[in-house]
Amino acid sequence: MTLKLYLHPLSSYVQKAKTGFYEKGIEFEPKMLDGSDPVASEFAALWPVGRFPVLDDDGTVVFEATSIIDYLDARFPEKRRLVPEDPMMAVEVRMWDRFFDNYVSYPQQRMVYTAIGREPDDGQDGARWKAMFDTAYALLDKRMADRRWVAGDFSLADCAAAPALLYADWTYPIPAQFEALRTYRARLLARPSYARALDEARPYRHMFPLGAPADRD
Ligand SMILES: N[C@@H](CCC(=O)N[C@@H](CS)C(=O)NCC(=O)O)C(=O)O
Repeated sequence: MTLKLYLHPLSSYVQKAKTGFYEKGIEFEPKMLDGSDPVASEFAALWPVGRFPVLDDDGTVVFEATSIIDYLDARFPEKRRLVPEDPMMAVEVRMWDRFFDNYVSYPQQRMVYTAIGREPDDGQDGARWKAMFDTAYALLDKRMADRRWVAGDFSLADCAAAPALLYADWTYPIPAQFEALRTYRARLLARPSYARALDEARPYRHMFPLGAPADRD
């Protein structure tokens, strides 16, 4: 097998990329990043930025979860695409992919990094990040009122949405009034591709710095 994916199962961006692999039924060799060698040193040499997931396809290195899914579309044209061929539809999918990364996963990651002391505490209990969540939740609830997936058929954008909404809700619960958004989140968690990535993270849940719920998800 030539496709090696550097990962940790708890990582939201890893779960996003894995969802792409599982949707398409493409196998990969997991390279577990748990701090131990030789994988840790191998990864540091491959991608000094140190963020994962990173794909190594026999020497072709692909970083960023979005780009990994884009790469799978290009490399395996016989599989179902996760970014549609239609250019206008592709714009919509990419736009919503960016939305989940920038306006849901971003504040979520800031709150985790603050909790583990990697980023400074704002002294206001993350008010800035919570305000971002409030805006994103309200907007997404409207968007999902009459949709099954966020942009056409299940796509790259839904691969981004699944882990983003999993962790966002653990970090700053989606209010009950946002029924359409909560239903969408449940639908994402039940999608077999994402459910598999989520199951693979189960043994590591206790490591989630803000505390994972014991009774759901
Ligand atoms: N923009 C990157 C973000 C990747 C990212 O932030 N990964 C986190 C795990 S979810 C990570 O590598 N954290 C380790 C670190 O920052 O040292 C992507 O879309 O793949």
